[in-house]
Amino acid sequence: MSRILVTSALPYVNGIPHLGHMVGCLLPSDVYARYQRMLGNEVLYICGTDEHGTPSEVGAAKENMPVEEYCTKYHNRHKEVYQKFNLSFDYFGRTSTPQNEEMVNHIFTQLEKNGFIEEKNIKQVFSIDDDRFLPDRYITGTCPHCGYDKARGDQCENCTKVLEPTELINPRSTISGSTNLEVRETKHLFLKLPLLESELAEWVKTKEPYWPDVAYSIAQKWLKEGLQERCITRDLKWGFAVPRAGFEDKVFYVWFDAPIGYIGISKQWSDEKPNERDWKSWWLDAKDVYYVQFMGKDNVPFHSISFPATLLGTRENWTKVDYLKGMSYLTFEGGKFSKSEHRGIFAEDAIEEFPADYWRYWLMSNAPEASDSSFSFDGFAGVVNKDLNGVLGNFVSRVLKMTASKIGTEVPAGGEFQTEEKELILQLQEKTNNYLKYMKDMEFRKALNELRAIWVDGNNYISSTEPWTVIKENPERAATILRVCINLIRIFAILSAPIMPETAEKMLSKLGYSIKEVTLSDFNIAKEIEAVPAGQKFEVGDALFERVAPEKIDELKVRYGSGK
Ligand code: B3M
Ligand code: ZN
Repeated sequence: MSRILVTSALPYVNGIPHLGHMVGCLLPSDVYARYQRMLGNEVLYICGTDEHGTPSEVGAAKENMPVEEYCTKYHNRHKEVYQKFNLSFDYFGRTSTPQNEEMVNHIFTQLEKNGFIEEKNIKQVFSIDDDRFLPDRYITGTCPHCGYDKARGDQCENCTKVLEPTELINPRSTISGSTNLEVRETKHLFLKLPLLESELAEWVKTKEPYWPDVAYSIAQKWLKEGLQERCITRDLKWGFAVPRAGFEDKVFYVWFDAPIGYIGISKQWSDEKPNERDWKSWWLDAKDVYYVQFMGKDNVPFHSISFPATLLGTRENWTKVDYLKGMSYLTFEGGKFSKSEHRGIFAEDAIEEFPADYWRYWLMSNAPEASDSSFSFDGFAGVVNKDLNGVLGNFVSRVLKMTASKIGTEVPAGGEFQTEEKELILQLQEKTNNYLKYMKDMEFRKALNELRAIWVDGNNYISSTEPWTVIKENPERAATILRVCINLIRIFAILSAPIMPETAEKMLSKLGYSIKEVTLSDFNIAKEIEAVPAGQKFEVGDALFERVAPEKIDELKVRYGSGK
């Protein structure tokens, strides 16, 4: 058994998650964690809200509440909607906790002791009308590299280049829109990344065969451009205090404490049951841990460069990422999701419209892996109606109804397997091997293609063997076919479980099983296809899925601003 540490990028607490966030890191990490657990591995799956920084301050001011209260309110909203999507975190924590502060202080002190921290005076943008220094992401302007006119002062989301706010052309305050800005001098702390550059490059090199192209090439691009010192403090009130004289009115930069949050949240998890859980065994001198991180591609530089460098600089043996899965973007009908423009379907609304598994299945089969992908209601309905209803749902109800009406609600015995069954076993074994390999490699679209093909094989098998005709002449043969089909339901359920846990549970419970007692380890079709014994009771029960009607689609398009 291996120990697999899985983290999903920590969503900003003030952001309302939409389908793009769901598929950008949360859902793929959940599918992967479930898959690993079903293999029998020990998994620690961590996520939580990223709470510091100006967006929380600004959001709290808008809602006229203390920032702590504001963060708690939105943390709970995130937590609730992720539960509804069945995200199986071992712990969903927060970055603003005492546990995280303890980690941040420890790591900072180590960096300082090892000579990787430097104090410098820098020029920062001060907004006279807002009466405050503007953090980088609260300055908007034109990107000097690609000309994108809504580039933020910290990073251009169009070309992913990291920026200094003073590089922006035509800068303005994002808070008030004011262009009445001036540059003032203020003192800050810097992480001396150039001193860690060669060590980091060596470390990244060891990842080459493992990291997917997006992640590896982004890391390489950064290293090639040469690392700059990174400012790790900010002129803000909301954040962790900086333990150094003269920094009383500053806090740590949110991107300094957020990735450390993975560790802080693990400590929160551990603190809940200190006798059973040990965060340290996952994070410090943990030789047997394989660490997989999931994130949107704009987060890759922070996870492949700044965070590992931060950990290297402590001169302690922290667990660093082994495999970094960077996802591209999901667009909404070809455009951006926008809460303020009422464009796009957000997670809280999505889950009121359809069950979690419909979304989970659509999102994972259309995951933006090699390139961006686009959500459309027509595409979504097509997939639900065709793959889920037409292929999987139809197979399950057809098999169980037919057996119940022609033979009874106990699994029939039948006789020996014939060529058809032997061929089916070979086909399914090959596809299952591919499916499991793609899941292991986190190639989710390919994995879901295989899964769908496995369901299709089941349909083809029942169509070509025609048990409803055969039963008239040869009831024993028909019984064999139906017993195989019932076993296929169990096989399909187990294979689908990481992606559609609720549906898998429904399928299994029709046959008298539960997800908790099945495994993906040593998944051998020849064995699994005999698992449900003759005589076992089953229930026809309800249909697994409902078709999405065209009228419903029209209604959703209007409600969620399609094609505006
Ligand atoms: N909150 C950015 C984002 O949500 C940031 C990720 C932090 S991961 C440590 O896209
Ligand atoms: Zn740009």
